[in-house]
Amino acid sequence: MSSPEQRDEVEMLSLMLLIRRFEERASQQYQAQKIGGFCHLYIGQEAVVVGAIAAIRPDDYLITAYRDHAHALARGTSADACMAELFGKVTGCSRGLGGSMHYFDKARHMYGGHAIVGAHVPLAVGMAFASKYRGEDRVTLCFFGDGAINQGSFHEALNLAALYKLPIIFICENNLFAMGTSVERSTSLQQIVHRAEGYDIPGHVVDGMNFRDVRDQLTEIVNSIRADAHPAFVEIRTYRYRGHSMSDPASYRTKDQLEKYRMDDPITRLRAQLTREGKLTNEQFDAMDKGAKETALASVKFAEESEEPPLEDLYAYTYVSEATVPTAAGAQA
Ligand SMILES: Cc1ncc(C[n+]2csc(CCOP(=O)(O)OP(=O)(O)O)c2C)c(N)n1
Repeated sequence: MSSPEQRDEVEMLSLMLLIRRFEERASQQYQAQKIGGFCHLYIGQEAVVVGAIAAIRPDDYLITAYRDHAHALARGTSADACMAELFGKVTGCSRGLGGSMHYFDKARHMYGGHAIVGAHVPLAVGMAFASKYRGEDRVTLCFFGDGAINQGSFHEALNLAALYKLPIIFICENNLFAMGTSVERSTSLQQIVHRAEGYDIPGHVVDGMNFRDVRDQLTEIVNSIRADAHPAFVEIRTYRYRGHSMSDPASYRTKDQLEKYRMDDPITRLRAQLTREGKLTNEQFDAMDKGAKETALASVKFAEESEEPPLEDLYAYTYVSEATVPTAAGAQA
């Protein structure tokens, strides 16, 4: 069942459209060499993070790996700040110093954007520990790919989360591939959800192409965690339409496989559900799509017109500086 404060489905569809149009525009700008470094697109996976966002509160914590544009946009970081970050501009969500893989928005509790596979999973456990220690009822959502589940850090993190009964949901976005390596070739377990059993953590399988399934299952899990803190593991089955990164032609998979998932597109599906139920007209959908395209285009203009970070910031923000360490008095305040 869904929670009473459930976010409006049309609004969520609009968010999925924004994410898709933003990334299509980013892809174009990358090809035009306006964006440097790595760039991993989320196209096809939109229902995962949007479904998850629909199940949580704004003050819950969220952390993810490097395929992170959608997670920031879903959290409410502006398209302008996201595009400017790709362009390496000072107006970006990480001041232009992080790039595609290191989005960050502390005000919206989006704690990255992490490039090292599996490395952020223990950080997520630390975040969940902190909220439990402080007596808060926040839930931490930790997103990662199927490639992360064979990392040592992942196993250490799950063990501690179970031992300390931490309020965290481990969300495996199983898009079937880690770079060009399929799950069958990398992982002894074919049902990833069974990984959770080894740590006595409840596991769930979710259809990542279906916004409603993601939202409803996660809502139930979030409610259970808020009532009595515990970890949960969710394997969300999804698919990325594009290659691993912009430089990957994805020749390791068949056209038939890609086509099968495109036919089950999460945006088309939610649109059809809402239309069938009389909650959305074609005109409303077209207007939303037009708005998403305009926002994405405007974000390119914003990024182009923004300044580069100042040279003196080259080494800033890597370590906590003395100026930003809270004093004992400040810490108590
Ligand atoms: C520790 C580590 N090893 C290797 C890499 C190189 N690498 C970058 S992405 C990636 C694949 C990860 O795939 P997955 O976790 O399934 O996420 P997806 O790309 O599907 O979102 C690898 C091996 C890395 N970043 N970090």
